Amino acid sequence: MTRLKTDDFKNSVANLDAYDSELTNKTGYSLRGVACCAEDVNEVEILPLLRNISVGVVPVTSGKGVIGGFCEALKTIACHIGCRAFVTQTSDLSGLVEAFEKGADIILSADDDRFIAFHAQSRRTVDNATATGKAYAVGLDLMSGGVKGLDVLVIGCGPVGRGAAEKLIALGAQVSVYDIENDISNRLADDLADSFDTKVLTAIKLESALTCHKLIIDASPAQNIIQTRHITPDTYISVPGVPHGLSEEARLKNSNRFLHDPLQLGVATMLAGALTIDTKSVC
Ligand code: 2YJ
Repeated sequence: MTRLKTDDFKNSVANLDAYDSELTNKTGYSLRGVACCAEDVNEVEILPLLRNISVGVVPVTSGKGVIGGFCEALKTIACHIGCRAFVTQTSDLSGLVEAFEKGADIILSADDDRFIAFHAQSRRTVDNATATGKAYAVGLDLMSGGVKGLDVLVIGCGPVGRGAAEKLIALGAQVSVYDIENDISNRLADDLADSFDTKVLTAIKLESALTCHKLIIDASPAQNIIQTRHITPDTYISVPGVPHGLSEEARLKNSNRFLHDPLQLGVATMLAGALTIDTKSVC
């Protein structure tokens, strides 16, 4: 699992208005809009709820410790989509107590293995990996004009790839999964086929899978696996993985049909997901 570094998110979170313009150009929706689509909630209906809640961000010092600016970045994203948010002055369990004492409705907190949003009133937890996968699947759907009935390749079969594949199937895509470990892709394909009563293909060779897919989710941490030869004018790539897997030339060639950020879509979708208790209606 990739551990984010301050440089991964510092610049893009510092300018969320520019981020929103670019996302809107590509998908037709702002950050909050894509998050609402990912959670199948109506943005107009959820807006008053977002404005009414307070998000407490709690630093975690265990394991590899605090990442400089990480909690502030989460606060900035929460505020950008309309919430009130604060970072606790204390960390770990003391921070959790502080967050509740200061009236937080949702806690955001991450250690080295998990990153969760916890909605106190409903006891609902939303995992960043699942929310991120879902958000990028919806981002691909919006950016490409729809995945229904089309072949989509998911690279990386960890929790983010699983979240993406589940959403793609729900959107009507024909999903193929690839992982550097064949056993892992076979297991995910079998699980998805059982859960959704659908056929999910396993790609054995990445090169041929990339050559025959124009719709791609890259949920792996591998670098430089997607090259210019894999990019056609109809190729759309949505990348929840950090770092992204495109070579610099491939990214430039694909820049208008490429979705990637270090935190934003995942965090916004976690918050929308934590609030969807009473608000389900189609976006
Ligand atoms: O509070 C802090 O600043 C740190 N404890 C944050 C740690 C962030 N955790 C990670 O980057 C892990 N790799 C988990 C991320 C899960 C994303 N799906």
